Amino acid sequence: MERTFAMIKPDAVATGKTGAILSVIEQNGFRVVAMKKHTISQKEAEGFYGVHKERPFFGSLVSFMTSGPSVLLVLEKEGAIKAWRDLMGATNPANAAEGTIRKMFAESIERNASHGSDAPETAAVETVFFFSHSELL
Ligand code: 3AN
Repeated sequence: MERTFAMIKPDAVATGKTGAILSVIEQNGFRVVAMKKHTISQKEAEGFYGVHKERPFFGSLVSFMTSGPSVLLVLEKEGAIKAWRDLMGATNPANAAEGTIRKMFAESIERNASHGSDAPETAAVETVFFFSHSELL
């Protein structure tokens, strides 16, 4: 079994889509290992998205990600990292396939409803960024 780190981002939480997205997650065979609603701080957002700090959209991304609560998740399934990225769909919802979370729930490339780790190394780092050992048992 593999685990991945996922987020329901502030746009989707603010517009009342948390339950619908969790339902899609469970219907697709993921087990919710850990979950919490949390408003990401400026420091957390800058650290979490540190790889993007030179990108032109960095400031806007940080302000969006700190604009309200997100739902933080650890999901488990065989091949969870790729399976969750496939279920989210393309970063830009305009390019996302039918049936994907971003196609169904995202507003724009920035306000794109969800996040998922892109590799085992990032899943490990992102998970411990937000969850303590005892929350992952
Ligand atoms: P993904 O979330 O699909 O892995 P990344 O890692 O390239 O995509 O980007 C991280 C986040 O940065 C995206 N989820 C999105 O919110 C934001 N982002 C990416 N590209 C752009 C862009 N061109 N303009 C604005 N925001 C962007």
